[in-house]
Amino acid sequence: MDFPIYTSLLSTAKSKGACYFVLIDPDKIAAEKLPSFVEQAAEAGADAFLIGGSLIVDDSFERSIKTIKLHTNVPAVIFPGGLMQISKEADALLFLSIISGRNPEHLIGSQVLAAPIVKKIGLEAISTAYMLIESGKTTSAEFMSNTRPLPRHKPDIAVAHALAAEILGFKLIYLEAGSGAEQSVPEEMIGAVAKYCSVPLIVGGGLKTPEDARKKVLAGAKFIVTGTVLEKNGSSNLIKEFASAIHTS
Ligand code: 1GP
Repeated sequence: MDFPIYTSLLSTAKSKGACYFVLIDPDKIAAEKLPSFVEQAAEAGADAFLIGGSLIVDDSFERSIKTIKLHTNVPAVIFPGGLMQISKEADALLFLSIISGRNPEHLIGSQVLAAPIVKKIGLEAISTAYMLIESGKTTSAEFMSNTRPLPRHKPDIAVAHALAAEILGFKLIYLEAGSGAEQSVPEEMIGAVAKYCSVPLIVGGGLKTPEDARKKVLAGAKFIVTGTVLEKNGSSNLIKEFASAIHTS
């Protein structure tokens, strides 16, 4: 099986130091604003769009992917909040398993239901070990997945989970504080996981400034995700600032 999007994102991360992923939750952006937002984000340095949400309450999911594809050449990658979020319109899908939790539905149940669909539509599925990290208040991801996050000041526990993910053959590890998190994933944890585990790391949740994002890259993240901060202020300047903080080389 080929993984063209995964391969190209890894090579972008290698040449730029790290990649910038802009998260689009179709529930949080008005349909009429999406075309200009994605054009502006692509121009300002986004390396991929992630599309998804813990709770999408209308039918805007597939329409949003089509809009992104129509208006930019930047890869559109599904970051599914649930089984309904699969579409052949996307370039790839993060095939997530919530390995920080002990909820069988999110470890393997949903994946078994999704796999035949993904195979049938020929979507590139990038196996991703998703680890929720304690971040202050209960996040939507924590509540909706009915899982307990990993303790934020126990990097050794995160490392053990990451090593299990590596041995199991996951292609990416996502260290997630949760959308709108009060506190982002600690650099100490990112550094420990990056030191002991060779699987490329995505870090997201609660990143409020370009400086925050850069610290995560310097700690060892290869992919940085922002969502909420751009929902509040999606200006081209701020996206550029994030992109240049993340693109360290
Ligand atoms: C959530 O990591 C992403 O899954 C992004 O989080 O919305 O807090 O940027 P924010």
